Amino acid sequence: MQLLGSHASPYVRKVRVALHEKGIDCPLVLDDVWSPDATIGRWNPLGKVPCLVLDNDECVFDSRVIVSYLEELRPDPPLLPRAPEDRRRALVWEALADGVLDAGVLIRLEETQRPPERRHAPWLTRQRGKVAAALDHAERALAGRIWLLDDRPSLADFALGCAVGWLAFRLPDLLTPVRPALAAHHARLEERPSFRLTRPS
Ligand SMILES: N[C@@H](CCC(=O)N[C@@H](CS)C(=O)NCC(=O)O)C(=O)O
Repeated sequence: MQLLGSHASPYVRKVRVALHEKGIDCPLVLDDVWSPDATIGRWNPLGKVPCLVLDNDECVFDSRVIVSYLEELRPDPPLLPRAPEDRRRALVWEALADGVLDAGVLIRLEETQRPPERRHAPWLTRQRGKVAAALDHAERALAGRIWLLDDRPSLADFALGCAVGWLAFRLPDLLTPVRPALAAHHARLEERPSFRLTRPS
């Protein structure tokens, strides 16, 4: 089994964090999806990473499907709470974190791929609003708490951490004003080997 991806992609990072937290050894094979030489199209018709290539050459994408597969493959240590209601809550947090990234990627593409005169300001404002609202929501949820759902970190925390880490890397202005509970949560995650070893670059 091998993971196609990059060091910069936050969706790839989420999968790498999950692999690390579960102690699954899986090499990262670098593929630059924006390069004409990218090989990803052979594996994922959507041309997106992460893509997990299994030993029988079957492919698993996208990041949520991969993480869910890893949870089935190696249930311990769990990334998701066992109780159905908490499990559902964790998956909603993952969707929120991925949604922050989806909006962030749209902002970044608009800002890096379009000349300034062709950028659509209302669109950028709309996407920035989503990011800010989601981060405010996380800040409220984390007030007075260590982790989002339990007394140990779950996929909810890891997904949120990958989103915040990517914003710090690519769009740091979106993290101001500082949200203290979210910042402390992120600092706690960054102490974990799974986060330390997967910092975006
Ligand atoms: N929903 C997907 C998003 C994956 C994604 O957008 N990956 C980016 C890298 S950060 C990509 O491969 N983009 C290439 C493209 O859109 O053509 C997931 O969670 O895996």
